[in-house]
Amino acid sequence: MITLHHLEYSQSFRILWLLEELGTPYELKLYERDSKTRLAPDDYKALSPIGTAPVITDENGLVLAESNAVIDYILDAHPESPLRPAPGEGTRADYLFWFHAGVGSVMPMQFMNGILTMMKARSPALVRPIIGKATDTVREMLVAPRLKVLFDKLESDLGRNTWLAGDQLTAADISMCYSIGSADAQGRLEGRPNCQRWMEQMRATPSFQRAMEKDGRETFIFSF
Ligand SMILES: N[C@@H](CCC(=O)N[C@@H](CS)C(=O)NCC(=O)O)C(=O)O
Repeated sequence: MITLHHLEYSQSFRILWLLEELGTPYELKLYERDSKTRLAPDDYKALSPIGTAPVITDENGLVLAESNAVIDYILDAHPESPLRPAPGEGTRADYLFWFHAGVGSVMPMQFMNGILTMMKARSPALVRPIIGKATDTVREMLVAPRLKVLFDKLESDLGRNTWLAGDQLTAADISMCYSIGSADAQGRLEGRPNCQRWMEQMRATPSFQRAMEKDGRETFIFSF
């Protein structure tokens, strides 16, 4: 049986939601972030070579990290699941785009945005105005425009689709939940009613609600 190692306020929430949506048996181990660094604790870091959440393990020696690798691995054992549209299905292109853009484009830009925020906040007071100017320039030049076009496309796609790939929840939605949730927490969904509707749909989904109960926190999003 698969064990999900779930770090609080982290991207491993995706896997918790996926497992609840599939209704498959699994074991859950919860980990708290280090109170000082806010990183994963040492016992979490020891689980996999890259030390990040999510990680799944099993009794046969499986150790797998990277959200979308974990999602695909779990779905390989559930070929009947509608969560992954098959090649040739009309929703396949939208599915592939959002499944990959979430971790390949949206998350890295959001992470960069968070790092720039931290750089400014953690600079010594004396140089903060200078560091802040540099981080604001980089944010405006590189990060904000990329995030804007991605969330503009998201808003447009959700104008023609109920979920990210058609009328049914897919693993693209589950993979993107962390990015859309983070964007919501940062106010980036203001003026984007379709994205807000997606958030409401997600919150109303029974498997999402069960995952939140098991997570046990008010939010699954990390704030920098
Ligand atoms: N691309 C990776 C990113 C994983 C990642 O950065 N996870 C964060 C949680 S949001 C983490 O483990 N942070 C704690 C740490 O780095 O110690 C994935 O999708 O699995």
